[in-house]
Amino acid sequence: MKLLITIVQDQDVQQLLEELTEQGFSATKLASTGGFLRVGNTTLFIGVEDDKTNEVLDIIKNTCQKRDQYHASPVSPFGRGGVLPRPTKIAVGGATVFMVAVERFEKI
Ligand code: 2BA
Repeated sequence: MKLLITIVQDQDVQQLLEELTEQGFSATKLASTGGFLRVGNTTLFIGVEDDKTNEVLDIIKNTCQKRDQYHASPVSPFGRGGVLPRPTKIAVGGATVFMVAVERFEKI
């Protein structure tokens, strides 16, 4: 069994959970925050049998979109007074997936 720790944008979560549950997969949803942009995102724990991992990855690929967000760098203390830096465009997503081997899985 594998645990897919999957970080997605909030906008994709509802559809992703619908697709996963429709196909018989279980997931746990946690509210999270990206360390770089400091905006909310969602982390899903998806426990899945080894032979089904590609099926789940395909669902994630087909559901989670790449979107542009804007990141304003902190104002430099050495910058020109009163001039804010131009926000930088950053591509976020589709999804970040960590696939971890599960040593043991029990429902008690
Ligand atoms: P954030 O950390 O808020 O990152 C949002 C986006 O900012 C990233 O999109 C990436 O395009 C950019 N970014 C992140 N760190 C950067 C850096 N040091 N310099 C320049 N640009 C940077 P994604 O790669 O799609 O990541 C989306 C979210 O997935 C991240 O939100 C974070 O919550 C998570 N994530 C991504 N890689 C991770 C990792 N190696 N470990 C833990 N979480 C990760």
